[in-house]
Amino acid sequence: MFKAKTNNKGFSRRDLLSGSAKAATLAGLSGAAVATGAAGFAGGSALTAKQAKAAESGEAFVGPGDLDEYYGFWSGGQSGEVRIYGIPSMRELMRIPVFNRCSATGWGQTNESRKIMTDGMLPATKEYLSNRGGVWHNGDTHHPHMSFTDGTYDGRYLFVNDKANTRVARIDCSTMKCDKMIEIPNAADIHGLRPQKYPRTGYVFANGEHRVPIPNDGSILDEPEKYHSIFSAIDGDSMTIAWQVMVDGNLDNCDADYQGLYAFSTCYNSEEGVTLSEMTSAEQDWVVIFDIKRIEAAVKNGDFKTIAGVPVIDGRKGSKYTRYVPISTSPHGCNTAPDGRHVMIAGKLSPTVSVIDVTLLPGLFDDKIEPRGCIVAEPELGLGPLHTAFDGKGNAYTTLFLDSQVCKWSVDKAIQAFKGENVNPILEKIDVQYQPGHNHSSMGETKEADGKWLVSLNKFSKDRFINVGPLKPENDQLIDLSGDGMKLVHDGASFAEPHDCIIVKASAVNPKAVWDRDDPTWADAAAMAKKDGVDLEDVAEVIRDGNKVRVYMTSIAPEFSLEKFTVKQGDEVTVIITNMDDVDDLAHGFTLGNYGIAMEVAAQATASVTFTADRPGVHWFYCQWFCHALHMEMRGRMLVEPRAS
Ligand code: CUK
Ligand code: CUA
Repeated sequence: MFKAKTNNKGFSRRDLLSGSAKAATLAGLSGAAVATGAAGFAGGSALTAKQAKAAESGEAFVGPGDLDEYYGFWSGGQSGEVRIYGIPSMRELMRIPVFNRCSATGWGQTNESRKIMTDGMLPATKEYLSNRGGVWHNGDTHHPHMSFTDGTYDGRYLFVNDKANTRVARIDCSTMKCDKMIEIPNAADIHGLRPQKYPRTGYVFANGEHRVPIPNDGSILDEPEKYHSIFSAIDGDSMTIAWQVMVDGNLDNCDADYQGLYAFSTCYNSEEGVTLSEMTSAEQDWVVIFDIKRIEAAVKNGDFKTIAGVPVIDGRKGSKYTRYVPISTSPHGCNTAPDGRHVMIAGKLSPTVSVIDVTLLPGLFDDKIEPRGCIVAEPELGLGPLHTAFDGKGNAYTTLFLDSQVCKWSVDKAIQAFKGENVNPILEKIDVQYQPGHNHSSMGETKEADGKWLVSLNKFSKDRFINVGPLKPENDQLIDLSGDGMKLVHDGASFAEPHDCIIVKASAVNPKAVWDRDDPTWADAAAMAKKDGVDLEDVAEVIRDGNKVRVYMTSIAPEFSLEKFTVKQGDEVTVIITNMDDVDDLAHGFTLGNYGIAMEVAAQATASVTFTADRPGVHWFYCQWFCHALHMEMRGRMLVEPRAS
């Protein structure tokens, strides 16, 4: 029996609502009634007239109690987080704090999250932050991407970049929490990020966007020829740097092929300028193509310099490890088509998208063809092409930032036109509101692209929502690709500038309902408990160790196992809580009044937080996650005895 709790495997709400909607309507909406019942919700089994109309027209309607067919993973932009959406409902389901500090969950404050945030930090950054709270409090996420196996999503991990503080983080999709975060050495400001598609991830490719002197020690300013940008291959399993390549120009976006042989990065600023006028003076920039096998051989043979403990290969112009393919002008988006053969490079300041054929790349690297000989199409689509999505049926969808449109075009026809045939590759344009950056289609960056949905992430919402003041939300628009022509079905406000998203079929992702007790996240707390001789799962104890105090308790709705504890002013207090409820959706929290302390403790998790008890008096702690009829009563007291004067 299908339950709301499980994934909607083998059941397609949307099939019912689009393809067979008419039949369902004729049958007195019995099909829809079954769906509602199947989702485990009794009552309200018939659709309203409005819902039925939406159903009949194939619109994005997911009724109360119904589940989405896809997960959407959204970057949170300069909020520094990642968000989980349901598609096609466009409901925001969850937020995953990553590079930010989170008031609700204590991310950035709990010992467990701070360990994840600092383990992969470079020594100089640790030093810089040592008297600034120890962790960064901001991030700028652009590109969330899932790990791949054999050309499609495998549901293991999500990877995401932080442009603000040069980091890459990994989210474990079994818990939907960040489990690793690393700072990238030698590079400045990680922008483009894509996982290797084949044979598996494998590498996570990450572009250092801004050119900096290497080493960046303050001795060089006005010698731009000594500035470089760095392309990194991160081992997605260990989250360590496998190798880096030094290149010319500013790296922007990147993607990988479906063969495991090449990676691609768009570059703007071929001029290597440091001011805007210098950076945009040339007519052509380029895409850099990386030969992964040659680079791996170089790492093996020692053809690299070790900088900051990492092998750095010289991939500047003329290197055998890279090729520079001229592209007009300031190219931005870089998207590999699910046909496994074509890579779309969006021209940004040029109205064109350049199509690279990966089968021509061995010839390019053997210098048998000219650099631009690998380009097999270059359709002129409109103004400001930024990113391209795919439907798996040979069509591409490119956002036109300046035209505020999405352009649907045929890859085959574009290739024919490039050969001189008289065909128009443009199939359709749809207005979006307004100024789109990325777009993304369902499963569109995998070999399983299914051509059902397209999301256009628009930078401006202007008049699309009631006015919320000078700062307006972005507008994420859902477009139905399944019928004849693109059909705009939903406007969704979002904050703050999610640059990119992915749309993953729900069956590819299987998060746990409660934590496993042996999860490594709280390994340190478990080791400490062992040393203190206490059982995390059955404990109500205060252990003093000099001026360090460890307060162990469990939480079972609606009680903490400790109703009160006493410490002395100036003690360094660590509170360790294990949530022994093992019911789906039974989280507790720990908020310590007037101490600025709050953390989430989800079902079967252990969480801990350390602070200095520097304010004497009685301080209530309470559970901030509504958990029980007596949730308000789920609290206790910390007494801080004043320091003897
Ligand atoms: S970028 Cu923002 S619209 Cu960071 Cu992928 Cu193109
Ligand atoms: Cu426990 Cu609220």
